[in-house]
Amino acid sequence: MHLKTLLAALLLTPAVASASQIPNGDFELNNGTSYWSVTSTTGHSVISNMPGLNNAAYLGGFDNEVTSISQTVTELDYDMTDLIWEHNITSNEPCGPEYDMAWVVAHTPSSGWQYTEIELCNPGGIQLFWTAGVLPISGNAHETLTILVVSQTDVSVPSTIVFDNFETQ
Ligand SMILES: [Ca+2]
Ligand SMILES: [Ca+2]
Repeated sequence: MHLKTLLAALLLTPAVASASQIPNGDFELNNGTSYWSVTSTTGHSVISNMPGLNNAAYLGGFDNEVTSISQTVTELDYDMTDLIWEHNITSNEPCGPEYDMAWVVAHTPSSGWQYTEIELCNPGGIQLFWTAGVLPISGNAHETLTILVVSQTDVSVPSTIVFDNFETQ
């Protein structure tokens, strides 16, 4: 990832979210890595932890890269209807061919597996802005919520998607 891209995304990270029942959903606890499991096929650092800046999870950013972050919330404190988050895509791929992709996947006993698909592409301009994401998935208090976020890039023109502020509503 280019440093300029990294810094721009970090500086534009939205304000820290309110309390959530997803521990470290904003990646600010203990340098951002607590509670999350992270994988990267190129072995790059996924969760940023630059002192004084807002942490986030950087998926993609290299060719032929599969990045994942996952977390299991063992017991929800209260009922939920949606998993929500914010993301920021940096890409020079054209939209439509689905060269680079990301998925947000979640499971509760009430809803089973649910997912949403995000194409990593540039519809005609620079995309250094944050977008609200939502995955409808209901869960009841005391149930287990599993969250899995995955990106996959193809052989050229690496896209990046930055995630922050995972919460339930
Ligand atoms: Ca954050
Ligand atoms: Ca690509």
